[in-house]
Order: sequence, then C-alpha cells, then structure tokens
Amino acid sequence: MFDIQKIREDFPILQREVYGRPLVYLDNAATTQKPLCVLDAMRDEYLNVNANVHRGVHYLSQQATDLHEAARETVRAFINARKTEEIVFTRGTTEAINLVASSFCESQMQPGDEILVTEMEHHSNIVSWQLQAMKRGIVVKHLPITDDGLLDLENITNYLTPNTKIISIAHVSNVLGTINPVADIIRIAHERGIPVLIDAAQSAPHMKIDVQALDCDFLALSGHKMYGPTGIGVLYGKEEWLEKLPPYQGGGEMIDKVTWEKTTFERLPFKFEAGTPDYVATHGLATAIKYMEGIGLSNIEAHEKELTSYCMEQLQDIEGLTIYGPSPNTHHPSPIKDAVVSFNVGDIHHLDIGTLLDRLGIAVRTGHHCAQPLMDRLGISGTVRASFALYNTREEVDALVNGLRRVVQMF
Ligand code: 7TS
Repeated sequence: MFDIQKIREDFPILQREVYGRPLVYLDNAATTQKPLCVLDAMRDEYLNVNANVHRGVHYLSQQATDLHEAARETVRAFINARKTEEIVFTRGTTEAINLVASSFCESQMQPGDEILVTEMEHHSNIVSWQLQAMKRGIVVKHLPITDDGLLDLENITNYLTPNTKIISIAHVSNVLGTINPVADIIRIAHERGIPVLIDAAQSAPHMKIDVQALDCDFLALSGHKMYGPTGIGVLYGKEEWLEKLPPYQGGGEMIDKVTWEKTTFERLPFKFEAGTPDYVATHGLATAIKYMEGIGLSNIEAHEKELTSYCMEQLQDIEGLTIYGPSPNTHHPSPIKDAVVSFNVGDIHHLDIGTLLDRLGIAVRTGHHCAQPLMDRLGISGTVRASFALYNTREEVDALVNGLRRVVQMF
C-alpha cells in the first residue's frame, strides 16, 4: 500500500522548517533525501561491524565483506544483471561514465573514430568523452532533439557511420524529463555492432530497469539520487565488455600479482575497483534499494507520474509560463515524461524565481543544470526546475504553484 503520510515519516528532514515555513523539497533530481532505514543501516555498520573489506581474516572484516558483497547482489537483482561480476561500484554516475570513456577509448578507439551522444546530455556524459577526444583525436558527435524535447529516432541512422564505436545516452533527461526510447536505440546500434552506454542517473530512481531486457552494454547510476548515500554509484557492464576493457585506476584490491616486471589484475568486478571501496555506502545503497522495492517501483512510478501531470496542469494558469520538454499527456506509444518539470516565466530570471521561492520554503533548482549545450539549443540561460520523489504530495505541488503566483506578481 502506498501510504504517503507513513512514507513521509521515514524522512524526518521533510518535517523541518526553513525561514519559519514548512520545507517543500522539490530538488530531487539533484539529490533525494534519505530514509531512516538507510541512515540506521550505515550507523549500525560503523558502530558494530566496521573493518576494511576483502583483506582481513578476522571476524569483523569478513562480516563487512559479506555486507558489501550482499549489496552487490542487491544491485544485481535490482537491475536484473546476469552476474554480480557485472556490477562495479563507483563514486557515482560521473565516475562510471569516466571509467568507460577512459577504458573504452583507450582500448577500442583509433584517431578519427566517433562517439555519439545526444543534445540533452548532462555534462558528465559530454565532458568525459571530450577529454578522451582531446587526447586521442576522436570525435564526439551529438544527436539533435526536436522542438518538443524528444530525440528524433528517424534521424539517428544519419549520425551513425562506420567510425561510430559507441553510443552514450541519458535514459531520462535531468532538464526535460524526457524518457528516451533507449531500447530502440540499442536495437539500432546493435544491428551495426555498436555498444551502448545508458546514463540511468535520472531513471533508476523512478522506474524498473532491466539491463537484460534493454540489452544495454553499460549502464551508470548514482545512489544519492535514489534515497541512498552520496559517494556511491554503479557501473553495470556486460561481462564480455568488462573483460575486454583495461583497468581504470591502479591500486590495492584490483590486482592479482604485482612484481616489478609485470602486474596481473584481479577478476571482475575487482579489476575496476582500486582502493578501499566505500563499503558502508554500498550497504546504505542496498538498504535504499530494498526500501524502494518495499514500496514498489510501479507504485513509485505511478505516484510521481500523477504529481508531474498535476504540476504541469496547475502551472498552465500562470501567465507567461513556458514549460520545456514533452508533456506527459502527449499521445505516444510509450511514456515520454518523467518526474521533472523545467520552466521559465516571461523574462523573469530563473535565479530570481528560485531565490524568492526559497524564501517561501520551496526548494527548486535553477540554472543550466549541467546541460549547457541543451540550454544553447533552447536559446535560454537556464530554467527553474521542480523534480519529484516518492515522498512528494499534491499539497506540495499546490505550494509551488501558489508560491510561483506570488513571485510572479512581484514583477
Ligand atoms: N547524468 C545525469 C542525467 C544527471 O542528471 C546527473 C546529475 C549525472 C549524470 C551526474 O550524476 P553524479 O551523481 O555523478 O553527480 N544531475 C544533477 C542534476 O540534475 N542536478 O544536480 C545533479
């Protein structure tokens, strides 16, 4: 049962006030709040179990290792990967994309080869590839979006050439909320033998992901955007790809044998996990995943979809308002809009709107949202962005819309 009041009790921070007003937290695409069970699990581990993993013969080290490896299994099941060997812990989506960009470009690409991303990417899925492009003489191309904020799939084959070696795309845009047709893109790419990386930072918190059904080659996500702690994320990679790629960083944990002459590397996934992992955060992430699963991914999705539609409907009354990206009600064979609403009002600066909403206790994000090429495409410097999580309510949407009405009247 989806009992919103009971859910909100799991997140004590939602009860706090800012500027003497109840907090309305609508910046979930940046990071979500953490339920008590996640905080308790991590506190309990530091209090009772703490020891470095994979190293000690002693009791605590084994117990910490068991928790850490159980977390890997929880993540595996969450995204339905075939094996835990395919689950690499990283610091987040950014590090996961950088890992693939570095190891893939180094081992699989020649000068003149191409990477295809899209016009709606977060900087982490642009700059990671650009850094490689600068070093190796490879080219980053981007698939444009339509005026509705969708990818133009008819067009994709025009952007694929014999030199395209990898496609890297956001599952869901952090600005537009567009849900991209990643399964179709993967199919088109695989017909040409091109692997695909899915940036699931904004989809994993909101919908069931099945990497085998998608058949993606790599997938990246961040724990802190899905009720887990900061500093932990996941790279999923198909075993055959992870076997082919060289290590990303060197250090402890990732080696098999080190001599001055030659070093050999650990088996998967440890080859990609140099140094002491954040084993407390992995336990926290697993606890967050179980929390989401306890509520039910389909319940979360339905609730957030309802809030997004309601928010967009209510905002229509505000004069001069422009919403960017697709509408959840657009007739389309599959859902195309996730829990993000980005907008501007007339020529009022987004930062002014955000600052005044903040004074009313309403937390939204303003600016370019780490998607400057998308801002250029839209011809704007930024937006106001409200983004929803499983604990948000219709009353909070009302508070946003009423707050916005007050703010707009001041101009
Ligand atoms: N990809 C997408 C689509 C994102 O939205 C973000 C973070 C990242 C990658 C990077 O994730 P990280 O956890 O490694 O930082 N997006 C946002 C945002 O929209 N507002 O703050 C962070």
